[in-house]
Amino acid sequence: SMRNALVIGNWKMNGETAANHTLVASLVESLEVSPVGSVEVGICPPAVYLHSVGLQLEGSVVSLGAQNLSEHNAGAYTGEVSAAMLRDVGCHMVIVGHSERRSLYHEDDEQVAAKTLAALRAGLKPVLCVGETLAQRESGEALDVVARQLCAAVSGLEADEFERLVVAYEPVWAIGTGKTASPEQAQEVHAHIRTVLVRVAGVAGQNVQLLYGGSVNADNAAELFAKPDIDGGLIGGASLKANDFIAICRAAA
Ligand code: G2H
Repeated sequence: SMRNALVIGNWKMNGETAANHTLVASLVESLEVSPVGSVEVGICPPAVYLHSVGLQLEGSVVSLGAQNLSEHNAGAYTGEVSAAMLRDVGCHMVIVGHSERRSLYHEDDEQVAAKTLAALRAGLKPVLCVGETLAQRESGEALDVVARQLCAAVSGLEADEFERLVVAYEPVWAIGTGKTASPEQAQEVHAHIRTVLVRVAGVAGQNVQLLYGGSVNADNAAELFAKPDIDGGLIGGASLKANDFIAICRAAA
């Protein structure tokens, strides 16, 4: 396809200075010694480590991303980080609407939409996360839930903004549980996401990179990435182990 593969590590709330340095050094060195061609690779450390990890990534093929951002531009929002600040410390992308943000921090579709817009308008690539719960899957609502989350976040976008959008399908029941969606289950939802994107954005919808997330590891990555609408992965636990994450990047090549 016209879409490059994309593999993003979501470190979640893990890491400390020395371990980050070792992990990033291994990743950068491996990709330098044996490049992955057109596969795009990114890592999303906790906000406090963005600056130091970003310095370490300079001159490498790995790009820097954040895990969250504020929907506001600036001002009295204690504890929050703006899109412009993320750009300022070298981020190219930002995860938006991860299910942990939605469930633990009560982010709703409206806030996720505002964050998506804030990211785009600051020049960041939003990695918009969508996904159904186990109960929603079991009651046959998975495709509708995902389409609703997606439309809520993208219906206000300008045509050219779809060029920088990334969507990650993360079924909530597969996150950190060791239970991966089968490649067929994931592809079914990805195909639906593709259809919705093309309906909303026309041809630009064909070029949006669609990532699968949820217990991707070095053993199951290749068969997921082989599916036509699975352009790569959003990797949690396995992104904290250099060898596993590198193997997943290679599985996307
Ligand atoms: C899903 C994923 C990364 P994990 O949240 O966003 O994490 O690979 O640990 O399931």
